[in-house]
Amino acid sequence: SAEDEARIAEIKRLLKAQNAVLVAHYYTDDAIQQLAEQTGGCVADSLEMARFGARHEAETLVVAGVRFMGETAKILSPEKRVLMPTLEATCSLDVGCAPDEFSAFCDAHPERTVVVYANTSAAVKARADWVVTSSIAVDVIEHLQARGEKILWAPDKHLGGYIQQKTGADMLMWDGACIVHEEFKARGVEDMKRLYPEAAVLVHPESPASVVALADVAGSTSQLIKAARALPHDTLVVATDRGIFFKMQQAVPEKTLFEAPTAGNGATCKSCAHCPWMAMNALDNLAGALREGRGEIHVGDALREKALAPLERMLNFNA
Ligand code: CIZ
Ligand code: SF4
Repeated sequence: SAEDEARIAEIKRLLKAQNAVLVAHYYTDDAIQQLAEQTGGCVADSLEMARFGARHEAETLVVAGVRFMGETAKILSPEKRVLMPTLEATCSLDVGCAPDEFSAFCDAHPERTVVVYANTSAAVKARADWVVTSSIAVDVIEHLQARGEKILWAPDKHLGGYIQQKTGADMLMWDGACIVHEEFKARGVEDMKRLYPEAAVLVHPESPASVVALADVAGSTSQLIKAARALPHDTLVVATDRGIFFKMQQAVPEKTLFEAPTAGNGATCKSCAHCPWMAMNALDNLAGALREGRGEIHVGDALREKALAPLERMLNFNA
């Protein structure tokens, strides 16, 4: 619309004027992903967002995603101003892992190496030995297991179960889940396989084990996009937030992509496989953040230092 065009022009102008760069997650709206691409920013998973933001020379990072992504950017780049379109965009994994309870859980198991998913608050990261994203979680746990370490894992039980199954590591699990991926249903995916027997099934491991079991490829968002390219299949059924279709379709313009069903009857539900918090990022609040300096992320020095160590361990890890 004309209104969107005006917003886009305004954002481009403000990014330049403020020496700012837009760092967007795959699950944000197409318009935001496109804008990030057009303005020299990045569209990525949380690991690459963190790397990109830390390396970039801009004075301001505008992080379109959910809260923990903005916090991670600030922890890695304290000298930069980090803005988010809205500070209300959280994550069910973060919400379900309160720092006090988590800390008590860690205290009860002092012999275990604490590994937390990136989808957590700075306070939870501060209590961890390692932070991982889904892109490198399996590699890191494999490495720790080879050193004979026992793991305390939080917060996603589905991702944790998947890693445990892949690595055989001894993992004590926090009971958290992603409300988006948890809704994928094995029965619905089986129906899709019957309808499209030639299709490959791609699944993010935040999904239930019964769905991951049906996958031709299970992996992080960036791994799924790579797989879409590498697989010989022309039809793909994809179980992750539908925001990924923007970049995935760009990667394989000739292929047909289907959303994996979130209902058991094989019907796709257009509004289900989409994170309500990612969806809070819009052109309007993005422009507002830049115009008014709203949505700035602050992390106190003491907390920042504690959360930085396990994050740096992740960024320096080479499988
Ligand atoms: O589900 C999420 O929030 C993901 C996949 C985050 C990430 O690692 O990019
Ligand atoms: Fe959190 Fe799930 Fe949303 Fe990702 S998709 S931000 S894991 S609620």
